[in-house]
Amino acid sequence: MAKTPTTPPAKKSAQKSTPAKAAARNTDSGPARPSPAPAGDAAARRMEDVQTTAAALPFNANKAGEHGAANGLAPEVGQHVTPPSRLVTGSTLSEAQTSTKVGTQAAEGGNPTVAPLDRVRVDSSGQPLTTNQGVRIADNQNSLKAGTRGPVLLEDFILRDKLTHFDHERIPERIVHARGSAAHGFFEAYEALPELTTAAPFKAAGKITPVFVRFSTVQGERGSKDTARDVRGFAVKFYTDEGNWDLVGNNMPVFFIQDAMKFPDLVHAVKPEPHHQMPQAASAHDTFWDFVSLMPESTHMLMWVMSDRAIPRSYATMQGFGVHSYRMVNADGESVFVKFHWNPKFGTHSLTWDEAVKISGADPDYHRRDLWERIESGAFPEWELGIQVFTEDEAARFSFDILDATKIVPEELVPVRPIGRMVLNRNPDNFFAETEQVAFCTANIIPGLDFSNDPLLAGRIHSYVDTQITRLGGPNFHEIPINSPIAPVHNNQRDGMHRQAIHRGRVSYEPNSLAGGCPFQAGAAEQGFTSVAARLRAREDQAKVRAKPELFAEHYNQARLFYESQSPVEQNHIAAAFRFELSKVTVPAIRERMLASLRNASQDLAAKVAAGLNMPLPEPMPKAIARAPRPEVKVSPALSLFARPGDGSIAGRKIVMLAADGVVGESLLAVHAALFAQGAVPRIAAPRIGPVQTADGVALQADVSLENEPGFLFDALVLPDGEAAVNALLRDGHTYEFIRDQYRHCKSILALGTGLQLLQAAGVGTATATEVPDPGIVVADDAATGAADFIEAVARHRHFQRETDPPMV
Ligand code: HDE
Repeated sequence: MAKTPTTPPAKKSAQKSTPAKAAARNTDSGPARPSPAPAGDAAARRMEDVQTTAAALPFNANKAGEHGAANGLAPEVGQHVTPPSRLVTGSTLSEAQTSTKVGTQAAEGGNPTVAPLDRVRVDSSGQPLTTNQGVRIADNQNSLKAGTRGPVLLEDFILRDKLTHFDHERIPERIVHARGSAAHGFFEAYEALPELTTAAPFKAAGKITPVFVRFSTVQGERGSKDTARDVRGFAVKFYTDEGNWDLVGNNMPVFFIQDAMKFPDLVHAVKPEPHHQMPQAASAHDTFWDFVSLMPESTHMLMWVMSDRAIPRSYATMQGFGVHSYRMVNADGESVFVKFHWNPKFGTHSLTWDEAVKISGADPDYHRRDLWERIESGAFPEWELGIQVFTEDEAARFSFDILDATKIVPEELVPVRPIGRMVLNRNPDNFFAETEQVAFCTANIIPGLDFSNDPLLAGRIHSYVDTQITRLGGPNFHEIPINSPIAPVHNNQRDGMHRQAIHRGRVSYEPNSLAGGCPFQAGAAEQGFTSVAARLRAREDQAKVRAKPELFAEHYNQARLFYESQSPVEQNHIAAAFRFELSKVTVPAIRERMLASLRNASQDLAAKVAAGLNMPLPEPMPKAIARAPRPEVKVSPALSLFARPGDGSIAGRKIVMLAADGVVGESLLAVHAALFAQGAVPRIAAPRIGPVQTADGVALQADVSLENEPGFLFDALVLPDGEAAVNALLRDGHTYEFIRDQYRHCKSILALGTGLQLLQAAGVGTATATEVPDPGIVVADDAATGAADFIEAVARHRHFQRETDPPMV
């Protein structure tokens, strides 16, 4: 039986004892029985107190309970006692000496490596330059030479301090998700969830848990473009008061493969081809399509990746998903399965492909800049966390296997329950120290949560820790400030590269009696993590196997569900993306194989892609399952991007307003003010930056030029009033590109007064191809009416009514 903390019996009154004093001055051997310590002799006192502490733990009271299945359900608290003095657990009696370097003693039970990040933030205001040893540098311009024209001397430790550090400034980039951006924020629980889980963030309504969130692309290298067609990583580190919980998800709820065994193959296939290292950050090449066309389980994920989800407008306008089934566990040890969903407050919005391609040239940092600017301007990205909850028995009845990461649980089958919100409200101070060094890991979970047996998840639980050991240079990456938890850390792990914590005392093992049994195992009673003793459903004859469950062989039901749940516009974009990617493939047999597979998901899609590639439809690919189960849900409206338009605001939208000398300044500034008041970010663009001469004498400054910020970087366009300005803009080829790109990408355009001539000159009408008035084109003489209609148009994000394939403009 485990002991609760006790205090060893009080010592007998100290007597004068020279033998006790002498014995205590040796670090080996000792008397048969310690004599009572004389007063004021710390060494003797320590000897006596150590003996008292160790004697209070005469045998390992936990040992018997370690055996049998009951321990798996409720392990005991480790036995421990409180020593009579702190001398027992100290490393050295000399800790009584203090200095400005060593400080005083360790705070009792403390570990300052988990204190707020202020402990390592550096501010150099008012400070002179120094070397890494703190030596002030008198001259940071010149190396030390023998005379002004003489050789540089090896003794120049200042130069070598600087160059040596510089030479090692890079670390290996992540093998996948190398390109990313991150921010700090918080998670706030809507309500306590005691019936479902004891997990710390959900313990009380309004409870706040700090988070650090990193978004990323998967394929590209660290310096690659943000707007590649790709899955986006959506990794959330919750710094809970019971330890770090990392929910390492993506912006798509499924994955390409079902078993971790295939991950290196997938990544090798999608990364630039090994012989010539091309293409960068793109799946449109032979090896990717060769692999996925031989892996029909990836078809569902391919639908998502070929959809506009793969080219988000902003990190703030994409959903996030935990992907795997996880478990929530309540105080009675009862568990249910959960799927995690992040739904953006600003709605789900994407780019168009032509736009994404152009942006990648003009601003490869498009998403990074957007995240940074939203936070700096106070338009904080926000998501609602939702869960789908289902029991083991319900899961057993679904037409798909919930351990298969290529399957969703349709929201129409199990609704999403909102349980909290997450707000990102603080940019990092330093990209490298925080965004680059953050180490996410699916193994980081906390009491109240647990894994499912998803075979992909199992591989991840291993892989993330393993990768950090190389990337961050050893096993102590958890002590890097951005990775350290806010919860206390106490264990017997020691040493390794770059150790930060200085552990006090000589005990680094458990069980021990010399430190009173501390740190002791928490047991179930003290919120120790216990795994759900899930029933293993394997039959006896299956034993240890390398095999998949039968239902994993069903590959097309949900690929079809996704495609059929999209609006016609989205379906066209999916077909166009397949057409584009497969047209880049150089081996016709791969195209044919992919089309054969697509026929099993959707005849309509396969036919559109085949027509786009100018090739006949091949025979459908043979299926891996003889009789596919009937899906519960045939259409899921929740899967369309248009299902979540957001809060209807235009906050965070970037709007460009063209200007040139002779512009009517008053109307332009009136619209500017109206847009700014709605949280949008308007920018005035003229042929050159700087002052613009207005027709009405209003002071106006262009803060971007037509050359340095092309039009496709903006969510909407305003064309100004003023005859002379219009004529000047008509003489600048950039103007036509601004207007045509805005039009082609289905964005809103406002033409003020004579600005209408610019629209006409660019060949852009105010009606769509079907002659229906185009709601995205607002023509107005009056700035106030124009601004109001324009704001409404911008809030709709895009006006796909005008879209044609191929584009007319
Ligand atoms: Fe990852 N993944 N992954 N992954 N993953 C990494 O960890 C891995 C998978 C995801 O912003 C790596 O620190 C394996 C699914 C994100 O730092 C690595 C398997 C999902 C991030 C790794 C998967 C993800 C990573 C690379 C199959 C969505 C970026 C560097 C068994 C649910 C986190 C690193 C960040 C990063 C391995 C599959 C999401 C190598 C073996 C499925 C968001 O450890």
